Amino acid sequence: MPGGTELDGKVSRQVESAVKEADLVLFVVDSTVGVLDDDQAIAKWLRTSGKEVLVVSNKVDTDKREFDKWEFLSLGLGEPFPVSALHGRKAGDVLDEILIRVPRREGDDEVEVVVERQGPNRTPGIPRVSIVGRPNVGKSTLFNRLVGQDRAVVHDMPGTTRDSIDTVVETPDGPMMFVDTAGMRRRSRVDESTEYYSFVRALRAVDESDIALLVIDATEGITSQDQRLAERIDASGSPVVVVLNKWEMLNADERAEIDIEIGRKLFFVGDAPVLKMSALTGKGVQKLRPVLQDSIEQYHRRVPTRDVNRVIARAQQQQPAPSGGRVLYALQGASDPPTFTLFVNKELPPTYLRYLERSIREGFEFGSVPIKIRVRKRAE
Ligand SMILES: Nc1nc2c(ncn2[C@@H]2O[C@H](COP(=O)(O)OP(=O)(O)OP(=O)(O)O)[C@@H](O)[C@H]2O)c(=O)[nH]1
Ligand SMILES: [Mg+2]
Repeated sequence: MPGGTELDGKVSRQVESAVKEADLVLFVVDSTVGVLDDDQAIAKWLRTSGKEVLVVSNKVDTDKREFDKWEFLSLGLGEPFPVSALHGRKAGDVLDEILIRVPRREGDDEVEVVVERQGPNRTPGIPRVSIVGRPNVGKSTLFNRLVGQDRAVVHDMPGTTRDSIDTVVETPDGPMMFVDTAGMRRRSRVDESTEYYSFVRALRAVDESDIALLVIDATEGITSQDQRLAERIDASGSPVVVVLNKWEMLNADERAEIDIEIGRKLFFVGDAPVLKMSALTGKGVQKLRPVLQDSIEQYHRRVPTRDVNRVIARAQQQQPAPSGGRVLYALQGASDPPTFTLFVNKELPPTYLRYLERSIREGFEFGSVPIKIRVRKRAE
């Protein structure tokens, strides 16, 4: 430990021995004063110690101060964790991170790591189902059906819904939040500013949702805008359920035609369920229930660490990572959505991570639920 006076010397020796015995070092810095010379000296010393270090930037009392943490990236010890020790702000997050980083020992297996995904507008533990699609396809009609009352305005005029509205519904499978969104059209056609903001909010609803119902007006077939929307939802990582609405309007030929179209035009959403229904009459809407139930169950699921490691080991045996990369240990750090942490000896290429993600998905039959993979590098 760098330092000058006698007291410094004593402190240093204590710190040195504490660090030597530690599995993880929390390096606390003061976000209100920024990086000091001493911080830099300590960081340099910590980097040579070979220990796992978590930089905790303290005194982050408000969201606004959150940016102050970035200055501490220059310490070369990874992304700092902002907290306010005084107010206990984000203390839980740091605890979660510690549990993930500290290696488990024999007999340690009962330690459960719970990291709850939280963000703006999120109610922890309640899955969000967003209803999205082009204008006038019947999103609000479906929303009203699902929540069991006429909460959203329905009108035969594109652009009726301007802002997202959400409602929590008690279902036999537990509480579920449904979000009705504004119809989305191609960006080039979005000229009015209110419409632009509706569009942005609808996209945000997708990003924050756990399942997206993509509603398509079957009487118009699958348009390029539907395709683009499907791509966008897919990119957000939300599992998609395709709803072919206004189905009661189609004759037999038209129905056969759209069945073919689906495979051709929406192939990239993979094996997303496709449901045909009439939100107006209610026919077929009940088919959503088991599909949603299934997604929700997967969403809450937690896989035992032993099993995760077995699946990862098998995947690595079948196809080892290139140039000596290896997953040393893996665990499911969080559910809602399932989040897996892989401890690796060196960086693994994205293609290999996707392979591992697929192995986990198939190994535990996660279906189309989004899985998050976090990677932590550590010495063997
Ligand atoms: N025939 C038929 N009409 C439907 C069906 N679902 C909705 N509609 C009608 O389609 C029109 C638009 O319905 P909305 O629910 O307002 O559509 P929306 O997708 O919310 O529209 P925006 O909010 O403008 O994006 C209304 O006239 C509905 O009655 C359906 O299953 N069959
Ligand atoms: Mg609407």
